[in-house]
Amino acid sequence: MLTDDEFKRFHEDGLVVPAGFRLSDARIAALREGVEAVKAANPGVDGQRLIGPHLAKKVEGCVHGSRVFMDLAQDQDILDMVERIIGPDIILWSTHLFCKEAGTGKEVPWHQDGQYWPIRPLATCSVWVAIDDVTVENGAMRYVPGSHRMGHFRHEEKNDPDKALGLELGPGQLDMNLARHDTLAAGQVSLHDIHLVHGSAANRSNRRRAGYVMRYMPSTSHFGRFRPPGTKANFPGMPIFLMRGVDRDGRNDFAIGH
Ligand SMILES: O=C(O)CCC(=O)C(=O)O
Repeated sequence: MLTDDEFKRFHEDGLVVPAGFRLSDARIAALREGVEAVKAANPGVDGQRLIGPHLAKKVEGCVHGSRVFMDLAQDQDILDMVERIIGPDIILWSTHLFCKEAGTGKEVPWHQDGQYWPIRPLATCSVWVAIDDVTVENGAMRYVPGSHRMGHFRHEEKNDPDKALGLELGPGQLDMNLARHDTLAAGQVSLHDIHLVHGSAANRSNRRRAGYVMRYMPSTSHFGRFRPPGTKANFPGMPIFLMRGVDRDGRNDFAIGH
């Protein structure tokens, strides 16, 4: 599923769109129904903060989920691509539905994911699934190719109500003119590295942009269950799932939250 060239591109750019992968129309339809079900089951939750829609059981800080999102996280073709990137021992530690509604979906400020996560050593391959067609106009993810190889950038706590994340990259550290858009047709996916600088603009179009992100880490890392500064997520109580292989670190807890 991931060719040698795509594997190379992932390491060079920090993001790749596998050309040979596309979900069927039936699965896209099922995901769209899942989006509606999750929105209906979680009234009042911001559409871009639908955290953990793969969870069957209610967990503090996460939404009431829908089975379709766990089914996709278990998709063997997706796991094969993830395995190529992070190796054969794979933990699903989180998922996130970013439903950027037409006209109102907020900007996701520039950030590196690792700044928010209690994983040591920091390692995750995120798989971003386009549930709708994703264009520049409806707020495609944008990223700075190669930024994942430049170390940690300084982040500032802004908590801007017009933005979907509280922390963001401080100014003057990176030339944002180098950014590219991750435009995708519904059913396509992109894979991105934990250190990639990325974000997305507000959705000013009249078309929704829903994307579902599945976060996989290698079990050679430890899911530490602490809250890094600036985060409110329930990392201490979140259930994690061994999708393939064994727990190489040996300290990952697969009972909490289940
Ligand atoms: O979907 C977006 O706009 C942002 C996604 C993102 O920040 C992520 O997947 O890490």
